[in-house]
Formats: sequence, structure tokens, C-alpha cells
Amino acid sequence: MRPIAFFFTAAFALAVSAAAAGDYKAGSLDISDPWSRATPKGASVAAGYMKIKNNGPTPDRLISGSSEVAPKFEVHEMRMENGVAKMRQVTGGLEIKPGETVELKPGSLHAMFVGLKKQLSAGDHFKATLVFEKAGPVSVEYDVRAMGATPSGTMPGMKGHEH
Ligand SMILES: [Cu+2]
Repeated sequence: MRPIAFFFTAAFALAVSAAAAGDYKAGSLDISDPWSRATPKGASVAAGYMKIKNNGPTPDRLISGSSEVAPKFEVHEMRMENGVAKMRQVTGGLEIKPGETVELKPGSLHAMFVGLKKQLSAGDHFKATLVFEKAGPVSVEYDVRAMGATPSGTMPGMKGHEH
């Protein structure tokens, strides 16, 4: 094979695997792009983001989870109250209605890894299990990205975030 042809073939293969990485299927759920953010020194929590789409006819719920980076997994939502961003645990499971996509993203819903065993750096990967009421447990891998990796940048609720 000529070097140039090889280059294009390799680049194409890489693009295909990059698109496929980080997408998971479980029952009627599509889980895409689980990612987390690098943590500042001494942080005790890290956030997890992803999109969950429900292709089925019945609702499902994210009821619990676990990860290899922290002993506790929680689902939180962030809300503005009197101009202050506040973090609250979602109890009773995070519902994903039929045909809907729930996005866990900075400044909004997120998974919270509580009691970090080590700081997360950009480029790290870690394993986690998401547990859904109907789809059951799903193993995923979180991609750690740089601290300012999103439009919303710093997490406004970080201060009130010590558990
Ligand atoms: Cu949180």
C-alpha cells in the first residue's frame, strides 16, 4: 500500500472508532458520551455528564450507580434560587420518558461522584456502572476532559458543593 493511501485508511478507521466510543445501548436506552471534568486539587467530588435517550414505549429511571473513582454515586440537579446556583440530590430516580432525551450537562443535571479517591486529570478514563430501573445495570466509561471543557466553564455551585 502506498503511504498516502495508508494514511487515509488509518484516519478513517480512527474517525469511525472515535464516533462509536462512548455510546452504549441498554434495553431501549441509548447512553451517549459519558464524560467528566478534571478536578481541582483537593476536590472531594467530581461530576459526570452524558445523554440518555429512551427509545422505548415506557419510562425508565436512573436509580443508582457506582464508579471506580468514588464510593458514592448520586444524581444531582442544579437550580438557581435567588440568583444563587444550588445543588440538590434527585431522589426517587431520574426519569427518562418514552421518546425523550435527558441531558446531564454542566450547570444542570449531573451525576456526582462523592468522596473522590484521587484527582481526575484530563485524558483519564474511569469505569462506572449506571443502574436503571428497567434496563438494569450498564457498564460505561467516563472520559475526563479539561477543567474548562464546556461553554458554562466553572461550576457556579462549586462552593455550596461540599457534602
Ligand atoms: Cu452535584
